[in-house]
Amino acid sequence: MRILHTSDWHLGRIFHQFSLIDEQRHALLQIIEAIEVHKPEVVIIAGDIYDRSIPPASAIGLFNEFVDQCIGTLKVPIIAISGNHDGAERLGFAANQLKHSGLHLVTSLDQMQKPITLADEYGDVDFWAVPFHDPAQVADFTGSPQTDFNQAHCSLIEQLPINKKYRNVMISHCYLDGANESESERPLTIGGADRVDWKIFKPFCYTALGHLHQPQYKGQESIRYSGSLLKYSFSEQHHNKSFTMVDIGPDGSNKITLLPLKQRRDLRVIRGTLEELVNAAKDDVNHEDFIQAVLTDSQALLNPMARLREHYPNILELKKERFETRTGQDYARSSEQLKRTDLDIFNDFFEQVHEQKLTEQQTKLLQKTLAAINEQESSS
Ligand SMILES: [Mn+2]
Repeated sequence: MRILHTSDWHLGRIFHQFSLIDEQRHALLQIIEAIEVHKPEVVIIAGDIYDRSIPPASAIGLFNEFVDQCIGTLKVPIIAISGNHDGAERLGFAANQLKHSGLHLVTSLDQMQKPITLADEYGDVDFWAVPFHDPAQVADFTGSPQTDFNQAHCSLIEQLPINKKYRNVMISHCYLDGANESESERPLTIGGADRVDWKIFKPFCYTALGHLHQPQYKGQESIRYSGSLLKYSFSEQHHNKSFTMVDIGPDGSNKITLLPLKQRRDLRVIRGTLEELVNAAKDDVNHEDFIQAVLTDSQALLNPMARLREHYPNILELKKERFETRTGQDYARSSEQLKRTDLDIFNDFFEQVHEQKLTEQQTKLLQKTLAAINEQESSS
């Protein structure tokens, strides 16, 4: 049984006010080409088909194009589950009817009680598709309280009528404990209660996961995230995006091949002074890429974004490194910080911008100025 496993398409994603729909179409065409070449028996989409619960018309149109090509033209069925970005009820529209034409949309816990069974020359393969769910939904469904995602996921899987005579494939949208995250995944909950133990997937001959955007496996090679369709944050600049081809043998063993996804325009971070970046840009053949520029200049700059945009028309974000250095330290909120005088605070600012302390003369001048302001404020 040959499977193509993909996930986290996020169709309709707007990235820094820029619609990625053309990049997404470019990537989906590569998947269609792979279906033509490799002739899988099923395509799995492990959640986050859309970026939002009410996707833009262009995103629905693009998914429609894919479904027409995959099921209509190439006659390959699709099994898809809802992810945390999808609106499950909307995505599940007409699911009971659509499955007869090969589009299996599993978006509710009721639906997942029955496997989707496909056969190859060695017999049946049962696909168990678990749509994204939170502990409260599972508690409602099972009638017993669920403290966290791990417990909820375990309870769901334990009560499935799995027949071990067949080969069983699991499809789920969840966060495996210890796996690598990126900045573009929306947290499922605050504080780590969203983590699921990979060991609950051990009984399955393959587990097709969605949610984390970096292609990776956890625990064993058959428990795997395909990764997202595109790079959806600058933290993913070094990811190699791909989708996964899995061949399941007669005994349930599997062979895994990663099929790379080429990005139409890459997404990357460049770093240096404005002059350095502008000079380097002249020889940059990939100037149409999506760019985040991190400027290391210490002095004020005139219109840096406009200057960079002359060379990089798709520059999306500009950061000034010198103003970023204290972030993450929760500096402003510390009680130490609250005790600091105006002079201390100005001194910090000056040091951060100029990399040197105020001279004695500057300090005196500043003290005088601050005193004058205070006096003015108290007398007014
Ligand atoms: Mn996602």
